[in-house]
Amino acid sequence: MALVLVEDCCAVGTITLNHLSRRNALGAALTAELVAALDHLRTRLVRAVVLRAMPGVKVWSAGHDIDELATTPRDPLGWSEPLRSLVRLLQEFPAPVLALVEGGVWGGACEVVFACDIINAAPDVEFAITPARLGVPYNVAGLACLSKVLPPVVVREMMFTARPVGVERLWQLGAVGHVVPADHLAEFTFDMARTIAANAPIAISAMKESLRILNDAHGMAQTQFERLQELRRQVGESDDYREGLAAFAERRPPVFRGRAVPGSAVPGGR
Ligand code: YXS
Repeated sequence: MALVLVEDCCAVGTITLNHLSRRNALGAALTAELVAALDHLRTRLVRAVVLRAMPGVKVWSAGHDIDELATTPRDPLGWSEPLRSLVRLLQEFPAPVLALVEGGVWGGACEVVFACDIINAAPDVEFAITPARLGVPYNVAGLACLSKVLPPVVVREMMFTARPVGVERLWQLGAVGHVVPADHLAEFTFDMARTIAANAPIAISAMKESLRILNDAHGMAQTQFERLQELRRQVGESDDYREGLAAFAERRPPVFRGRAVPGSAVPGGR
């Protein structure tokens, strides 16, 4: 069974997440099919892409496949991880990608949605970023991606509480373009996609890439980069990370003891 459906018509591509039994968790297999779908649509010279789940879902995507998070000291969200590659591909795709969102968006799937150029969502949509609930060392690019679309105080609240935030609040903050009744959402989104497809594709592609480069343009001292990497290494090697994964697998609430590696400088580490 295809985990992802892909089609195109009149220069508009549609990619549909189709792994309902696993709540469209972004495992390596599903992510690979998403990448293949984008590569296919690139060859079809589409001028806009709509990224959606099946109509009427309660969960757009459950985020990274927790069962595939590394249990070794390897970085669970490093540069070459499939989800990281997918986010970059969405940001670098030559045509605008429009996220059509129904249902809950969890964890790394929030970043996938926010990596899209335009976000249209149904009123019941909630976004929950949950590394704190799993003890996951969220990656720097992911934090930067979220910090570009949300005010720092909201990013911190979402990261620290791991609680879902309703789409109306994110719309008021400008992180979501439109909140549209579910029965009109697809028509609204595809109408927007067709409008984009009727405009000048080379100009749009250049503007998309220019905006990405401008948004990414900020310097960082090497020592700052190394500090960021060290912080993530310490989280990834902590007992909390292993406890978060074990709790999910055992379907029980996690018990985080804040026990970092010996000699670490992680606040609260005992
Ligand atoms: O028990 P079976 O085999 O039927 O499988 C169940 C779930 O185990 C599975 N599933 C997942 N498997 C791997 N990774 C996931 N993220 C995941 N989510 C779900 O799908 C089957 C149906 O799930 P179930 O029965 O719980 O469905 P539900 O409708 O009652 O609840 C839907 C959710 C999404 C509320 C619930 O499945 C859930 O809370 N899932 C975990 C959401 C989450 O914490 N995602 C963050 C993943 S980690 C991540 O994205 C980043 C690394 S980070 O943490 O940094 O953001």
